[in-house]
Amino acid sequence: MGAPVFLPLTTYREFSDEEMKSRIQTFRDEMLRRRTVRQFSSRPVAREVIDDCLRIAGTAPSGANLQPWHFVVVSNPEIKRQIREAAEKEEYIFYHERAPKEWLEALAPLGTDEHKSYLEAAPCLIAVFAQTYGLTPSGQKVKNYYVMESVGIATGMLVSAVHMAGLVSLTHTPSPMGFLNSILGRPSHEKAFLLLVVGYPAEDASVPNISKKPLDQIATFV
Ligand code: IYR
Repeated sequence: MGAPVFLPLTTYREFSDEEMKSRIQTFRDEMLRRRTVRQFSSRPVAREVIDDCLRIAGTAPSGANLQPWHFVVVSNPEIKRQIREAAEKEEYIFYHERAPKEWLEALAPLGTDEHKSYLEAAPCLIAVFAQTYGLTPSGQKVKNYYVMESVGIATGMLVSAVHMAGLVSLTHTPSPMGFLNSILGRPSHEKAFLLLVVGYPAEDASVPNISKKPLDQIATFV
């Protein structure tokens, strides 16, 4: 077991009260503009931008810093087609058989159904995988900790990064998502966590008329 190595914290920056308020207000204004979008333009996205979004996601805190995630970026039209076909098959069963009435009622304001044309229309799909355990270069298993929490945080940072880049995204969770392992050739110890659809919005994109809860409904100060 290696002894811990500590370095001075040189990256921290303190801001004046004014600066702090203005910076967080600016960030809040940016984030308030974020909407989940379901109509995408086919306009391609710059590879360097996606790379940087993934680098940002990769800075997320994780259990024991084991970074139990893997991202597969799909731009190949044939692979997108296969993903759409498999997702629509699962979603058909979800909407017609699996989903309880209560769930369908909760989804009604979003207007979703089993048709997922955006999986082919959008230029970029990022499949996020959670590594239930890690593997050393020699193939030994390494236990991971707080995997879902870690991957959830990284995915949140990815969604924010994509938005800050000026792109839109859709957090898509076909259920079950096992088909992503076979189509994308990922090992069975990686569990598909979410499919992030990324691109530019279609010119006529529209979003559901929904809102976020105000602060007093999401936080308590004691
Ligand atoms: N996975 C389905 C259903 C769905 C479920 C939830 I919870 C949503 O917030 C949105 C959709 C689909 O993608 O249509």
